Amino acid sequence: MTLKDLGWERYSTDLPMETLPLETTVARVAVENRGSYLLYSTVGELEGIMRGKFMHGKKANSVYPKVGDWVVFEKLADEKKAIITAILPRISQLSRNKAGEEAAEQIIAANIDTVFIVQGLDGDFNLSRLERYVAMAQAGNCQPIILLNKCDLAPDASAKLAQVETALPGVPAILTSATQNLGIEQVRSLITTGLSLVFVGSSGAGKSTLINNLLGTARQKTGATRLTDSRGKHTTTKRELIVLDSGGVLIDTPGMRELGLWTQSENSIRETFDDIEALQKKCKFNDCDHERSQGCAIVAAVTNGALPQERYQSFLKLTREAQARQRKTWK
Ligand SMILES: Nc1nc2c(ncn2[C@@H]2O[C@H](COP(=O)(O)OP(=O)(O)OP(=O)(O)O)[C@@H](O)[C@H]2O)c(=O)[nH]1
Ligand SMILES: [Mg+2]
Ligand SMILES: [Zn+2]
Repeated sequence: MTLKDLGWERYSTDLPMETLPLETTVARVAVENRGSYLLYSTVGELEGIMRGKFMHGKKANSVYPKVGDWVVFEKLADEKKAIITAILPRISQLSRNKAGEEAAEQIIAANIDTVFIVQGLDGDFNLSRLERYVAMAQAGNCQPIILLNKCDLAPDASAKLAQVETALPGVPAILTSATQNLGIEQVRSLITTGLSLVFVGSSGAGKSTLINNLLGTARQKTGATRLTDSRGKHTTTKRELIVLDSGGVLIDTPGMRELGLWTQSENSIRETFDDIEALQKKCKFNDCDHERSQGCAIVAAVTNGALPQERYQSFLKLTREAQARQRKTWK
């Protein structure tokens, strides 16, 4: 595998020339294991470890290498081992709030171009959850694309697609069936050499099945969902970077139990709701709460039917969440 296959060309064009390390010393993090990392490099697979002194003391999660990171290494003689000496700057990342911890950023994958947000058109379908994932992708500078999977199980698949397109204008959405091979060519056409794409969504949505279909082999383990509530059994247990023969880098992830929205600012929410953002400028007061304040243009739009009530509620919910998160960060 070449560095180009791994996405190096695409990544490194954004870095200043004088800061570029030698290509023979860079690798991409493919898997994070306990205490070490599987690295892909021009010399093949390596087991990367951090310097001892680095591992002392408690550090923020984001200072450690993440799947998708580009790192600089020093190979140890006669071994498939290497010391990771630096993590190159992340140009984008997909992050969320770590479950149970206050305002702790957890990076799911680094240097990502596209986030495939996978939702099953069985019991998994949920518009406001989709909106959160979209906000999460945009917050990290990644392009979100929605894959409504298991369309073979949903007689109302095109109605659901229309709902998504209305709720999230500007975000591409595709109907797929990983098992019946529907929509797969459309997905494949989005994957080109050097591009890095991560699959996220609930357990059982079909992320690994989609990846296997794109690979043409059953590389990733998949697992049946419960009939009662369509929930998966957390079959995929670690994040893993996979290089397609036809070009492109895919990252499979375990289903998310809890989706924390990570935003340092509310900018990503503004992007997701840019129609509401435009309305906001017409509110009478600058500090309008968009609920009870007088002369609120958003409330007016809901009242006269220009803005769907559901979309307004999602906006309020996301805004409140982001505000609460910010208060926590500042404490
Ligand atoms: N009918 C139907 N079943 C599907 C489709 N895609 C996946 N499945 C099934 O859904 C179940 C879960 O698929 P997985 O690919 O393991 O789901 P996952 O998102 O990777 O789940 P985790 O690894 O647990 O996060 C499996 O039994 C698949 O065969 C589809 O398009 N249609
Ligand atoms: Mg899986
Ligand atoms: Zn207002």
